[in-house]
Amino acid sequence: MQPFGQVPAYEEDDLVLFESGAILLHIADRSEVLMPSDSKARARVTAWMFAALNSIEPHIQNLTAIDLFHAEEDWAKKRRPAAVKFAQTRLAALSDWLDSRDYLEDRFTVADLLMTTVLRILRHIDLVTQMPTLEAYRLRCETRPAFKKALAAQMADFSDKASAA
Ligand SMILES: N[C@@H](CCC(=O)N[C@@H](CS)C(=O)NCC(=O)O)C(=O)O
Repeated sequence: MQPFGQVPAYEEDDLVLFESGAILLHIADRSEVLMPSDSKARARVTAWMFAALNSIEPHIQNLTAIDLFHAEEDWAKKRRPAAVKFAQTRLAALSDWLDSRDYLEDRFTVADLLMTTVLRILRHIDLVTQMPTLEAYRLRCETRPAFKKALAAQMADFSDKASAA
């Protein structure tokens, strides 16, 4: 279902999809709540989805891989300060953008769902929590009842499997 053997993969009738961004776009296209129907607004939301996946996530992943998988290695200790600085620079720019707005565009959209999920990758350190605007944004998105419900459902799969093992 997923050419690289990864999750997520999505199946709906005879459609099989991979890549979280593509899956979200497909789902969001059915809901004005997640994706505005106006073509310019849709383009802006899509741009923010790409920004979450291409401009923010790689730097966050880079740092997270150092911390979670290579922390004791010499090269990782040398590389970490620059990785932190780069991630901080990107997060600071995102924080500046959010200074005058509650969401990435003029209201909540699927791009906020994706950006929040990317920011959550950094929950092992305080990079996001140290930026008040960004932290407030993360909490605003994470405390949405729908977000909590979806996360709980996802985690339930893991805990069910763990208790069955
Ligand atoms: N670009 C892909 C990345 C998917 C990805 O990195 N999945 C991870 C979990 S979040 C995975 O399956 N890792 C296990 C592996 O690569 O074998 C997407 O957004 O769907």
